[in-house]
Amino acid sequence: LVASMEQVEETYIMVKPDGVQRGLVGEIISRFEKKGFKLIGLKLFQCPQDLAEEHYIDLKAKSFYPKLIDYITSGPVVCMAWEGIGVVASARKLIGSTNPLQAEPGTIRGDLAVQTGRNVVHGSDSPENGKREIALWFGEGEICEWTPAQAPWLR
Ligand code: RTP
Repeated sequence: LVASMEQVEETYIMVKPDGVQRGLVGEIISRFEKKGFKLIGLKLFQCPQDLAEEHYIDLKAKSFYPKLIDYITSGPVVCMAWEGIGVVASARKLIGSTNPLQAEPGTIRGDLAVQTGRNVVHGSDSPENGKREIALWFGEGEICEWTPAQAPWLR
């Protein structure tokens, strides 16, 4: 009943350069897969400066902004689009607090990271931003709408 009141949404999840360098790509994808969300977009990508600036436009006035842009463009990222009921807020819960030292154990940041400036993963903070960010990071034809095969062995 609760689930039926929730909306099917899309969110943009990104393994940041530190997550790629540390070999955490599979682990991070796995958390969203196991939760039961549907992967609709996936690529390894070297982010150019202008895209990083556009993605973090809301943080432009922050003192850490230049360092943040350097970090995000420092090596390849893994871009993902995930679809599901309530996926935006749920993904943020799976990711954990921005500061990994405050993130709960069991969350991605709580289990795998230490520094705010190296917090391994990004997740959209609203359904509107989910749509905006997916459109920003993926080109036409890179999002794959698909229907999962029925799995009779699960019924
Ligand atoms: P995200 O969008 O990556 O999930 O992060 P968030 O909403 O939890 O945090 P936000 O405030 O939007 O910050 C975006 C990213 O900027 C870096 N950051 N560095 N004080 C700092 O040095 C600082 N604060 C934020 C982090 O990489 C954060 O995820």
